[in-house]
This record gives sequence, C-alpha cells and structure tokens, in this order.
Amino acid sequence: MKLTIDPVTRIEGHLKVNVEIKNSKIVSAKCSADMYRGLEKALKGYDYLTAIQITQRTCGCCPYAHAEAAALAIEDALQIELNKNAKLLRNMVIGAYKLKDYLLHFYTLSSLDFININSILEYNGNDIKMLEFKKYVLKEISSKKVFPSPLFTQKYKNVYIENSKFNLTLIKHYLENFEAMKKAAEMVKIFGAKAPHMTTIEAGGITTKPTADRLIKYINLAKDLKEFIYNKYFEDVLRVAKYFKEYFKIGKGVNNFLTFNTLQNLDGSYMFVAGFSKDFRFEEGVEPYEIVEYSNYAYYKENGGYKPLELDDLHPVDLEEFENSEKYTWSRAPRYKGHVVEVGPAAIVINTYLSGKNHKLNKIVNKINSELDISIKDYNSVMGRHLSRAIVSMMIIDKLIEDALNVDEGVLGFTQLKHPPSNVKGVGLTEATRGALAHFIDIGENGYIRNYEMVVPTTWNISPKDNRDIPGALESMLIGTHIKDENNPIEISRIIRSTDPCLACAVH
Ligand code: NFE
Repeated sequence: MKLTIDPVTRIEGHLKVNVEIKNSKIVSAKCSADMYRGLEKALKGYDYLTAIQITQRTCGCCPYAHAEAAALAIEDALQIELNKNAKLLRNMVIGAYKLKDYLLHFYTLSSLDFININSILEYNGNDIKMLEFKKYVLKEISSKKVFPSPLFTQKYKNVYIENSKFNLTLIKHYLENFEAMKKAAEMVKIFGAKAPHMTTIEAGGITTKPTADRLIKYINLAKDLKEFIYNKYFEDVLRVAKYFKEYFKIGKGVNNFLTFNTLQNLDGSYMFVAGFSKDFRFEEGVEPYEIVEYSNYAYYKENGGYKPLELDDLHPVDLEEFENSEKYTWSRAPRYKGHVVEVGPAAIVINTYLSGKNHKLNKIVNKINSELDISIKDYNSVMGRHLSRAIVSMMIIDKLIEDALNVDEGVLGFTQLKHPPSNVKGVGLTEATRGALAHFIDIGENGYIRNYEMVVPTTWNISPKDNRDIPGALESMLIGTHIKDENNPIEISRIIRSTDPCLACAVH
C-alpha cells in the first residue's frame, strides 16, 4: 500500500510524506518540502547587520534562534566578546522563546494524537473554558463537515487514551497552556521589545537596558511559568509516556546525534553540550566546516555535496527535470562527517547526558529512567523526544530565573561596533527549538554581505536521501515501523510530529 500525507497537519509549514507499506511494515519513506523562498539570495548585497532582522523572517516559531545565530556569526567574524549582561539577557530572551515553542509543540501540535477529545462531552464541572470547549466540540462533531475538517474531531479509531479522567486533565491543561505560552511571550517581549521578530538582539549584545522594573516583571512571569512547566507540562508528558510506553520503541531513527552549544553560563561553559554522538559514544566539540549538504534528490542543478559558503548560488532544475527526475524535495541533505544525524531536544538530552557535564540533567534523566524502566537509548524514539522537550524546559526555566537574578541592574549589555568590517567570514552555532542551527556569513567590502548560508534543524531531520542513497533522519525513523492497523496508521503522524518539523525553516 502506498500512502501520501500532504500536507502533514499540526506542524509548521508544508510537508509531504510518502510511505510504502508492505506486510504491515513501512518499507520506504520520502519527505518532501514543496516550497522554496530564497532568503539567502535576498541577503546578498545588504549591510551585514541586516542579517539579524532578515533571517528572523525565516520563521515565526524560532526567529530568536536566527537572530542569535546571525549575531553570533557576525561576532565570530569580528571577534567580538559579549559582556556579562549581554550573555544573560540574550539567554533570557531566547530561553523564554524556546519555552513558548516547546509548550506549543506538546499541547497544540502533538497532544491531540493522544487525547480522546470526545471525553470533553462527559465534563460536568463548572470551569467556563471547559464548558465553552464542550459546546464547541459538540457543534463540530455534529456538523458532519468533511472539509475543512473540524479541528477537534478524531481522525483515527481506537488509538487514543481511554481513561476519561486523564483525558479531561489533559484537555484542561491544553486550554491553560495558552495562558502559559502568553507568559513566555511576555518574557520575550520585556527584553526583546516584541515577539515574534525581536528588534533588540544585535551583534555586540542586546540593546534593552535591564532596569529593576523590567527584571522584577520578568522574574515574576518566569516563576508563574515554572509552576506550569513543572507541575503540568512535565507531569502530563510523563503520564502520556507511561500510557503509551510502546512509543519508546517506535520512531527510532539513526543513532547519530548532533548538538551545538546553547545558553551560555557566566564561566564560559554552556548549559547543554555541543558535540556528535554515534551509537551512544559522544565526542565533544563541533567542526562546522565538516557539514556537507547534498542535493542529489533536491530540485537543484548543483548535484553532489557542498560545504557551507562553497557555492555562490543554487539553481533550480528545469521544469522537465523537476517533473521527470528522481528528485523529490527542495530540501538539501546535510551530513556531518558523512553521517545522517538527528538534531533536536532528544539529541540535547542524549549528548549532554553522555558528556556527563551537567549533573542536574543526568540526575533528572536517571530518576525518570528508573521510574519508567527505560535507558538513555530509549530517548531515540517518539516518546523520548517528547520527554526530552519537557526535561529541557524544566532546566531552562530554572536557568532563566537564575540568570535574571545575576543581571547587573542598569548596565547595558551591548557594545557598539566601531566600523564596518571588510572581507571576513564567521560562523554562528546555536540550538533552536528544533535543534542545531548554523549561520555562515561571508562579508565583502565595507560590510556588504557577499554570501550567506543557513543550515537549519529541520533540514537535518527531514532531509532526503544523500549521494549514497542513504535516507534522512525522519525517513529512517519511518522505515521499518510496524503499522498495527493499516486503516488507522497513526504511528506515521506520531513519528513525524515527534520531530516537530518546521518547513518554513527547512527550506528558506
Ligand atoms: Ni521554523 Fe526552526 C527549525 C527551529 S531554525 S522553527 O527547523 O527551532 O531556528
């Protein structure tokens, strides 16, 4: 049986997935990104500082990460050191944005793969939001609408949580999550000036002055958010993980994980550790020019693999080749030292755990592992990815509160650049919500951008086959999956969503 999901809903952007199922097993999978924009082309010739604003327009979910990566690339090119407040305040903006994004992913985008929404019809309490929601779901279910399909009706049969008390708790938290995300967005806004697309992150730091009232407001919001993350989000993910324990064995991909540094500590170390692990052996450190992007199966004339900034431009194939060749996506296939890798929160947890450098993370992971009777290897799975986001979120909110308390009140975390640079290159590496993000900048005469390249988390994860015909990370997660009921193949969407794809980012 051949199955096409197009578009995959409840993700960011437009992804098409084709799978072939034989004897209840997925035997082939293709991930296709159907849209191309050309933001890197658009950057050429502009002043180098515009990269921080323009690359944020890649996406509304992770603009903070593009702002940071662009600023880091420029700071690398110009050899600029950030002062103490610059580091802390940047953490406080990007960390809050990450939290909003993790919450969005679990409740809004993924939880409906697990919750039985019909349980709301059994609700007899007096919570106004729950009652309104009950009315809405009832109306949608009885509408018989097929297209556009009603938001909350069930697409698959016999696959959701059967305990209605548990469903009602999840639905209640689903609704409360909007308020939690709003708090995170307000935290972003205090020092980012607006969300999305912050205006205060600049090469040299961050331009908002940390006044006492701003810091107090930030800390109060962060404390409220911590309450939700620890007591609701983490607990919900843990409960879903216990209920669907078989999903620690489903969606296993390649055993290769790549992470970049993120959230700097004042001693120069980072909260999560950069490196590459293969078969659960970790090597610290990253060599960005070991990245090669292949376009053998992408709609570009430049077949083969190229290192960042090696190509001046990419050219789309002619219409005839577009329609008749084996090429199937606009996404190139990045490889690290020749390996397909998975990036994202599970990679952060696995690599940081293996590095042994963050005792708090190892303690949390060990406790969960003994409670669920799993090991670090099981984080390479659908449920491992959800759990990783919750673990990372708990750690981030604690760090944000700590960082806010360490800020020197009234001291600007920004150093003004003196004059435009000429003929320098730089690399900015960070972790976006969906994983390792790299920006490469080549600055020509008088600060004009000669070349720019972004290697983005979802590009790693939804990558097509490479020059050796080796499938990408998500394709590998799908291939080999056993489908319990071919008429209700929910395993496929659960696997796809566990990687939190953003196609707006993947092909930019
Ligand atoms: Ni458009 Fe992005 C991806 C993330 S890159 S959401 O992929 O996270 O900063």
